[in-house]
Amino acid sequence: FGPNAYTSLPAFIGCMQDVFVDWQLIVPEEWLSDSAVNVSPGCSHRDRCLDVPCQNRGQCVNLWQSYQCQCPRPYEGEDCEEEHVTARFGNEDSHSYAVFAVTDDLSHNFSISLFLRTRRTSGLLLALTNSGSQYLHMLLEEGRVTVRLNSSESLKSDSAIDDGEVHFVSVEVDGGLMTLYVASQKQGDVEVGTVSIQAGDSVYVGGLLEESATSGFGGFFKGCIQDLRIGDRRLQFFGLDTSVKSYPLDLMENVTAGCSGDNACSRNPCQNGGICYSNWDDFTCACPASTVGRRCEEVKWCELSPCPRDAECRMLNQGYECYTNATFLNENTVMSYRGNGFISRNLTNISLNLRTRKRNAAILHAEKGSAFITVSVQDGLLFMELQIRSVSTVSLSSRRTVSDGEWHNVHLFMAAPWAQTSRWTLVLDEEVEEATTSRSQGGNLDFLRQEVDIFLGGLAPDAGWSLAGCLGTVELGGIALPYFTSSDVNLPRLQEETFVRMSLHPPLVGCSGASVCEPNPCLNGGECQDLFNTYNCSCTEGWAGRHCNFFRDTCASNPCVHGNCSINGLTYECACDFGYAGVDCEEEVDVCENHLCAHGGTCLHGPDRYACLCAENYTGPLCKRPKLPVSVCGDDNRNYTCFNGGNCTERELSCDCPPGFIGHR
Ligand SMILES: *[C@@H]1O[C@H](CO)[C@@H](O)[C@H](O)[C@H]1NC(C)=O
Ligand SMILES: *[C@@H]1O[C@H](CO)[C@@H](O)[C@H](O)[C@H]1NC(C)=O
Ligand SMILES: *[C@@H]1O[C@H](CO)[C@@H](O)[C@H](O)[C@H]1NC(C)=O
Ligand SMILES: *[C@@H]1O[C@H](CO)[C@@H](O)[C@H](O)[C@H]1NC(C)=O
Ligand SMILES: *[C@@H]1O[C@H](CO)[C@@H](O)[C@H](O)[C@H]1NC(C)=O
Ligand SMILES: *[C@@H]1O[C@H](CO)[C@@H](O)[C@H](O)[C@H]1NC(C)=O
Ligand SMILES: *[C@@H]1O[C@H](CO)[C@@H](O)[C@H](O)[C@H]1NC(C)=O
Ligand SMILES: *[C@@H]1O[C@H](CO)[C@@H](O)[C@H](O)[C@H]1NC(C)=O
Ligand SMILES: *[C@@H]1O[C@H](CO)[C@@H](O)[C@H](O)[C@H]1NC(C)=O
Ligand SMILES: *[C@@H]1O[C@H](CO)[C@@H](O)[C@H](O)[C@H]1NC(C)=O
Ligand SMILES: CC(=O)N[C@H]1CO[C@H](CO)[C@@H](O)[C@@H]1O
Repeated sequence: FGPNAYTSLPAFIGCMQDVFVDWQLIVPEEWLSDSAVNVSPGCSHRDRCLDVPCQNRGQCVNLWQSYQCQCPRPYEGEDCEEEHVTARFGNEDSHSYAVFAVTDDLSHNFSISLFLRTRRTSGLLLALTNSGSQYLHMLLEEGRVTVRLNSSESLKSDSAIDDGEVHFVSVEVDGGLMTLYVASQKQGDVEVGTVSIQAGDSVYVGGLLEESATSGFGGFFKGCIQDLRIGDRRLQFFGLDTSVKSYPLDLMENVTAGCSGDNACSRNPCQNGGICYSNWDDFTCACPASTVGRRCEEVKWCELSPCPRDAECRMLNQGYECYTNATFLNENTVMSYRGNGFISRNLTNISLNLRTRKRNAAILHAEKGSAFITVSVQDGLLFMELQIRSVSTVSLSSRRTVSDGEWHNVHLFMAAPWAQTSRWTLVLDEEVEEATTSRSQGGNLDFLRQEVDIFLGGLAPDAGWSLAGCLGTVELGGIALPYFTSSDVNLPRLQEETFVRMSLHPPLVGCSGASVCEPNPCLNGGECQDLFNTYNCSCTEGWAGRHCNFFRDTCASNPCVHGNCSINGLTYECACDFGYAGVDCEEEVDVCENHLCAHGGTCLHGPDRYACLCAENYTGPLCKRPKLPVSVCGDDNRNYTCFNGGNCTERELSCDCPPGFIGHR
């Protein structure tokens, strides 16, 4: 074809043979003449794609004499060898943005697409503006990509993409429908009116010029953007390639090439000696033993053994506390406490564990002006008396005794802890059904928060009525009255609200009265129970008495009715008289009922046993033996008899005995 005709059509690539025009063969002869351009004889063809020329997963298309690479984004170039340079926004939290100028009209149908990587949940990705307004925004909200058109129609991705991975995001406006994709997954669509991007509009990427304007869209973007396109126009931040259609960059601030993350470890965010590892705009802490949390901020205090030996460490909201039991003997062991001045909670309950044999003693006491609280044992019962505003006195007492030397759990609390005043309730040993409730109402114990001495184990030193017994760690409103001071523990106590031990003498840690079980007073394998200054022996069976020193005579009550009794271990055994049976020989039995007389022998009742009357030809006590024949020899005058099968010898008048028998006959 002539060079001017059909110039809009691409030229033919391939082979032709036997082309006739008006029955005249014109190919190949004519075309191979001088007028032919780029035509050669034969039909040689080598598939250039076999050389795998396309890099970066580019698809090769065989063009007969040449090839073409279809490059996956973000790659471009003849052999897909060029990658769009990634733009880093918000490095080290700087404010960054770039502005591109739109140089042609893209009416009605267009798309905006980019690769995105971030760990931020919010920020402005892109804004399209014309002289009058910002008409399209792409932003991050709660980690999800959101597109808003004229602040009216909007689309949001289903899932968050703020995971630090690279995501491909695109918005397509086509035929009045706006659709959002993440990777190739459709996230939703919305009908929109006419949108037209026109020459002269601007594209803001990463933020607007003003911080105040940007903050309305979640602030400046932090992360990376690569291969941003509007339609097929590239918006290139770096390495401007003029061979592809692109919009020019007008302005760029604080945008850097590449996508290296912040050094999140530079301000070591890990606490308590955790080791920081940087992880693209993020960090992880390798926490030392006994600490947990993203920043190793939670210390497992108790694993660091901060408490003295024999004390139990318990974790609190802040820090830990050491719990133990303590022994109170007399007025010298009374302990005193004060609040540290930072107690702000309402003190509405008291918890304690108690063990005593004293029937009258003070356990806890404090007073301020006319207000006082006393928890005590009175006549063996647990008793509480509380007066707050000299108006009414709350008193409460347990139904059961607590002075039995056993441990008892006591819980006293306001029935309505949120109220100014309410009844108080006492629960002993967690038996809620047996709880007692005060008749009158009382307030809370907030007067104990500070500047009041709280005594444990007595009314006050030298005031009498002291406790002899043990107390576990007492809690007021959930705050311990600790037996240990800060110098007794290995690590600082971090809790804000504390009671501080004021008394200088150390507590008697543990619960020990006199060592009543050492040496063991219980005899014959009995086990000694320490009941605080007294004991109880649990005897092994058969033994009785305070010290297990009496043997229980099991035959003393003559249990065998018709028989003789004998002690057998822990019980007795009866040897029954003839004619009786049963454990206690109480059953009369017919001795002939199950007799053993054999061969039809008859059972005869005797006084102390039965006898067998044997049938003919049988003998023995049980008629088991057959009677053997008798032989006689001699004459009427002189004869001899042999029994049991013995043979009589005529001559000597004697017997030849069969085996098993001896004797003359
Ligand atoms: C670039 O970032 C720095 C640090 O955040 C900031 O002080 C500066 O104002 C930013 N430049 C512009 C033009 O916003
Ligand atoms: C936009 O796309 C739709 C559907 O793909 C098509 O019907 C319409 O003609 C296009 N509009 C323009 C202006 O190209
Ligand atoms: C957005 O607003 C501009 C100006 O307010 C208007 O010209 C345009 O038609 C609107 N576009 C849409 C899609 O509503
Ligand atoms: C206190 O005594 C009780 C009862 O013997 C015991 O269960 C508890 O473990 C003791 N507490 C401490 C901290 O030793
Ligand atoms: C503390 O008690 C007072 C009444 O004595 C009440 O008004 C207040 O709400 C309570 N505070 C808390 C935290 O329960
Ligand atoms: C005691 O009071 C404190 C503070 O009001 C509360 O946190 C705790 O749960 C109460 N304890 C019990 C056992 O009711
Ligand atoms: C003493 O031990 C006996 C059993 O040996 C028991 O029945 C009794 O209840 C115990 N007494 C106390 C106070 O534990
Ligand atoms: C019972 O004891 C008496 C006297 O020791 C004895 O003679 C008798 O045989 C015994 N009875 C039995 C059944 O063992
Ligand atoms: C055995 O001798 C006595 C007299 O000595 C006699 O009366 C008896 O009949 C004799 N018996 C036999 C079986 O001969
Ligand atoms: C007695 O004599 C009989 C017959 O001769 C014989 O079978 C038997 O063995 C003898 N018995 C003895 C004990 O010699
Ligand atoms: C009842 C019975 O069997 N009697 C026999 C005892 O033995 C003699 C001699 O062997 C027999 O003649 C009986 O018949």
